[in-house]
Amino acid sequence: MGTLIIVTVALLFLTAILTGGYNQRFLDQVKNSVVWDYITTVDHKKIGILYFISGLVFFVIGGIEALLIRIQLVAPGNDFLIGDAYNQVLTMHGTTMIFLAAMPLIFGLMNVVVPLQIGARDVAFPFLNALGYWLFSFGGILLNLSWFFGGAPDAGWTSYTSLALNEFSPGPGVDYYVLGLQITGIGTLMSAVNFAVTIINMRAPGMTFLRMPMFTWTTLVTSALLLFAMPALTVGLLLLMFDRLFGANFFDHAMGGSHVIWQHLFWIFGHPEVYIVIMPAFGIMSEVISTFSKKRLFGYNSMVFAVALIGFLGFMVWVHHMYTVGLGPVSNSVFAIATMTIAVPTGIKVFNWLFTMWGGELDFKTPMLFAVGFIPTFVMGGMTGVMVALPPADFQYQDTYFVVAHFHYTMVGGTVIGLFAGAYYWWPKMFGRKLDERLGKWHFWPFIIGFHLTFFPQHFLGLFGMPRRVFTYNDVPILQTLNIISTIGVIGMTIGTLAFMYNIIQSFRRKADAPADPWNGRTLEWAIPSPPPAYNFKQLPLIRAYDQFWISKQTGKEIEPSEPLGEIHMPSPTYLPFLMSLAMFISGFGFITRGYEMGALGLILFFIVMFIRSYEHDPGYHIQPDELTGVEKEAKA
Ligand code: HEM
Ligand SMILES: [Cu+2]
Repeated sequence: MGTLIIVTVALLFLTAILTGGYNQRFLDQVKNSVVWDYITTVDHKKIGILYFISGLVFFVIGGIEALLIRIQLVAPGNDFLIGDAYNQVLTMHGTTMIFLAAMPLIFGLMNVVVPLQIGARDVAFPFLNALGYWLFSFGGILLNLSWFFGGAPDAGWTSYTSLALNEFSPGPGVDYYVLGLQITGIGTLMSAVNFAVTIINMRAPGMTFLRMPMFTWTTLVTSALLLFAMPALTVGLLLLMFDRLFGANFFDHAMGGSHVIWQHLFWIFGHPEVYIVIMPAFGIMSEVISTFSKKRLFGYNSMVFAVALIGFLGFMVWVHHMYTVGLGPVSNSVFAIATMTIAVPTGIKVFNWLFTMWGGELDFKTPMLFAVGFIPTFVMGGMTGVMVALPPADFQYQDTYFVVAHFHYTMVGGTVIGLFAGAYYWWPKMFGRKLDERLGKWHFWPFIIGFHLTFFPQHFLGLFGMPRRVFTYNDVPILQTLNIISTIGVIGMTIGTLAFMYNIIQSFRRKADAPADPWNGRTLEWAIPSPPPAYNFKQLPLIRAYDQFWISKQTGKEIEPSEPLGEIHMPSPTYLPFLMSLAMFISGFGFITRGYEMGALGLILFFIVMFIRSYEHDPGYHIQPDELTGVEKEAKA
């Protein structure tokens, strides 16, 4: 009851503020504040910044959770973090890092960069894009509220049933997992729809598919993967919600359900998910390596083919997570062959990056350092991927530290290191400031050395039989030694991450004086100011070739405009996405705390606002041609 009153009061206060039932001066201050600007923005560049900052915050939270795990595992029999507390930290680490850190960091870069790379003034669905961000954000906050209200989920990031059912997980933790991820997931699906339609419909004249930059290609394939993979998780979470909140038995074996179905639903989503978080990093690699080698990307067409093939095959391998479930040798073999086949297009990418560097003028700025660190590290993760894909061998590796090492080589060694390269590369475009090169090296070296120190020994921990998801292990010297090395490694990653944070803070202390093209880039985003104006391009460009901007620089000919200078229409800022997501948050919290009225009230509010929006016509605002010329002069300077 209490919570219901609090929420009603909060809603009334919010309505008072929004309808101006408060003093005007205060209202003007709120409306002119940066916070209000970001709460109401539908600008893809600002939404990208929101995603990136949220992702960084959750990366730090997930990193602290990893640190706690490694402190506990430094010695056998340690009692620093044990039992269910360990399970909670472990579960939240994995869930946070994948859903709340890796994905929003990726969406951040996609939001800022992709519309610029295709020569577009905006995304296809600005409102939906904003709603996608706020649903993601409120879902992540709801999940982390579990630490303060009843305990965090503790059934692993995979939340296998029947462990995740009420019988074995009676606390509210798994409910936070179910509803938090459901809300975040709906937001993610909206973003995927927005990106897919933006790339297909909003390309500048002449920007054919085979003239699109690789980061845009990986964004398109990633969006397609999300469109087909997320629904499996959405359905799984819905069924699990019914089992936990409404006494259904979808996953209860004893009641005619099946707990194996949860595993299928989870991994039909879960395996494409790992490609969803690695593909954009592949795209970043192609951009960074060709720019800092001053060479056209080697084998562009085969790169596009490889990305599409990896995406396609990514849906045919999920059972490799379930070899030991007992589906039989035939299905295990089919999924094993499909899994190993993915190594081929992945190999094409690696060799094309190496051939792009071959004979190039290599410039080891920080983005390129991370790119060079990425290749061998990710290849090691890929190699162990082929090893765990072999069913007989996987009967040994399954649920051991060998698997933990494997997926950290791909997700930290691949995704995170790739994202670091992208952050240093596009930071000037996002914020008009460059990150410091010296601090960049203080980020790169401790992080990459620390990374290999942490996770390489874990392969051997697994081969020596150490299972994953345990808070202690046998007092055997080799296990002790390897765990100590692994924990020492985390210190290196922590130093690197702190240097990165310090670099970010320092960059905001400096003047925003980054030039439009700080790296002598090849793609369109470098043809406009840093950061770009709200409308991106004064006149949409006409594209005649791949790497058009590079060619125009080599030939000294400006990129031709595809339209005359004219009035530009932009969508209006709105607080409705924020309000709709707040309503969903309230609904989720209601259902978790068994306040079903509050749950229903939140949903009703969500749909009311949605209907208001669908009947509302957004007049938007117009930018007159003469307002544009000022900015152009600056870009040329
Ligand atoms: C940054 C440094 C990181 C460290 C030191 C670290 C360390 C660990 C350790 C030791 C475990 C295994 C715990 C156990 O099985 O008992 C673990 C699990 C996991 N980690 Fe990380 N990790 C890091 C980053 C990441 C990142 C960036 C991701 C994903 C993008 C990630 C995803 C996962 C997942 C999914 C699990 C499995 C959780 C589960 O078993 O339910 N980790 N991590
Ligand atoms: Cu997989």
